[in-house]
Formats: sequence, C-alpha cells, structure tokens
Amino acid sequence: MPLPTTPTITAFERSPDRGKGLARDMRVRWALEELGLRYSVRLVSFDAMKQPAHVALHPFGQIPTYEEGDLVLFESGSIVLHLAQRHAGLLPDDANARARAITWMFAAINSVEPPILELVTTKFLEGDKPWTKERMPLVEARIRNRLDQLSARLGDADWLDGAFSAGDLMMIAVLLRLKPSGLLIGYPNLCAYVARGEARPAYQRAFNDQLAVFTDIELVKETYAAINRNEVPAAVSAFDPQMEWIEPSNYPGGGGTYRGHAEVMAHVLKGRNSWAEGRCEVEQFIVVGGKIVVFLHARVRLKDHADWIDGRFADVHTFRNGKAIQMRSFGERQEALDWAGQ
Ligand code: GTB
Repeated sequence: MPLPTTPTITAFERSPDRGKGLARDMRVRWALEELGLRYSVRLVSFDAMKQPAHVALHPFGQIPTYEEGDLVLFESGSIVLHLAQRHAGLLPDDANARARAITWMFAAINSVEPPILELVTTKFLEGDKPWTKERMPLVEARIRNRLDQLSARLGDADWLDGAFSAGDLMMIAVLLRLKPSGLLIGYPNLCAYVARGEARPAYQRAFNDQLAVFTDIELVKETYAAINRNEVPAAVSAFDPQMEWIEPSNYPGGGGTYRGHAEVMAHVLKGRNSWAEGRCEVEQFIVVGGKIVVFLHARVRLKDHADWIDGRFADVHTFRNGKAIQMRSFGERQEALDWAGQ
C-alpha cells in the first residue's frame, strides 16, 4: 500500500507580523492540527512568490498554497474546506448541519473578512493619502455593523452552530485580524469566542509552530551568514551547548559526529580555514515538525586549489524548545527530506 502523502503548504519566509499568526497560512495550519495531520511548510520569500515556480502553484503569487500528491490548491478557504471534507473532525456528519458549517466558512471570508481587509488597506497601504482620515470612520462603521450582527447571532453560545467546526475556525481566524485595531473590545461575547478558539490545543500548536519559524529561521540564517563571514564562533554559539553536528561519510574529511560547542567549533574551523574563497547560500527552507531542512548551494575554492567546488546539498537543523540541538548534513536533498519525515 502506498504511504499517505504528507501535504506541503507554503508560508512567508519572513512574516511581516513577526510570527503573530495573522498571515493566512495560520488558518490552514490550525485546520491541519485540528485534524491531527502531519504536514511540512515550504517557506517562500516575497521575491520567490512572484517567480514562475510559485505562480504555477498560486496564480496570484501569494501564500498559502497546498500540495498533496498531484493536487495543488490555493485560497485558504478552499484548502480548509478540502481538509475538512476529506478528514473527520471539522464538519458535522449530519448533511444539513454540514451545509450550515460550510455556510459559516463562506460568511467568514465573504461577509466578515472584506471590511476587515478594507481597514488593513486603508491603514497600511493608503495611510498617507489625503482621504484616509475621512475614509477611516466609514470603514470602521462597516466593520462594526458586521460585528453587531455576528455578536447578536452568537449570543451566549460557545460556537456558531452546535459543536466547533471549520466555520468557527475560519470566523475566528478572520476576527483575529481585528485584534491590533481594538475594534473587538466592544463585543465581550466575540472576544470570549475568539479566546475559546485560541485556547484550543490545535490552535496553540499551529501558532507556536509558525512563531518558531520566525525565530528559529533567523538563527539558522545567522549560522550560515556567520560561516560565510568566517566567524565560526558566532555560527556555533547559535546551537545548544549539548549539540550534535553530524556529517555523512562521503563528506570531505570522511564525515563524523561532533558533540558540544568545543568539538564542533574545532571541526567547523578546520573546514572553514581550508576555504580560500567562496560562499554557502541558502536556497530553500522546508519545515517538517521541529526540523528545518535547508537546501544549500556551496561554491568554494579551497586553499592551494585553482578549481571551484560547486555543489548542492542539504542540512537538517533540529530544534527543541527553541534551541538548535542537532545539525545533520546530507549529500542528497531528497535524503534530507526523507530523514526529516516529509
Ligand atoms: N484569498 C487568499 C487566501 O485566502 O488564501 C488571500 C491570500 C493572501 O492575501 N496572501 C497574502 C500574501 O501572500 C498573505 S496573508 N501576500 C503577499 C502578496 O500578495 O504579495 C495576508 C497577510 C499578510 C501579512 C499579514 N501580517 O503580517 O500581519 C497578515 C495578513
């Protein structure tokens, strides 16, 4: 029997919200966590999002996308609906209740999110325009109108229609975008509704994972930047003192396992000191659980050599509780992905 495919989603390599969970990959992550599904996250830069390879997945050059075997989806609402329809847990079994839950998903993205997006546009994209001061109260009034209606419908219920569903997931994800504006504060039942969503273990896992991307990726980037600058102590200090650094036997020097800062430092210094010139560039980050797979392109000329070594390989950095505890290199990128569990 073929192994089930681990889906891959895309997310910002560097989210403008610095990992506060406001970008739309968060709702997809949350749904995946609610359903107990494994997934990996390919991180894309703003530049990469506009390149043909990404536009082939997402015609508007945005995140999130969703790949599962041959299936490629974009639009966060459609991805969450796909997941909720294929796996039990986010839509009721009863056909009418199911249709109502899907209606709430559409209501979230079609009736509640648009005025919230207008606010974001007015504030951040058109904030310097002369009409902004006059426009803002109109936009806020349109949001309040929707919040009044939603608050009246929710009343003192926990969720919008019976048990928690994909409809609540989408609605809460949309309402969360209002947090920075303070507009929710006048609606105690909506604030409690959003807080109930945020308290769900699946939400917490999704939130912590997307936040970890922001912090852990910065550490990994700094490791390679420090090696390129020939500042090996800075590169190694990003790791836990009990770290392991593992290279395969087909690596220069025969590979090996190095443990702790001192041993790793000596090994990396030896390698780095053999370079006459060159760089090791990160081409792609893929996050699989607590592991960050880094696709690298090294172009290095060794001392006393005229020719350049030009190779593509992969490192996998393992994090536990925000600490980098292991770095394992692979000559083949697919091997690295397999080892990380993708
Ligand atoms: N309708 C699509 C969907 O629901 O999937 C909309 C997708 C979309 O807007 N994606 C945004 C994007 O890729 C990210 S979520 N933007 C880049 C671009 O268009 O070039 C919007 C977003 C971005 C940042 C924050 N933030 O930092 O707070 C919050 C939300």
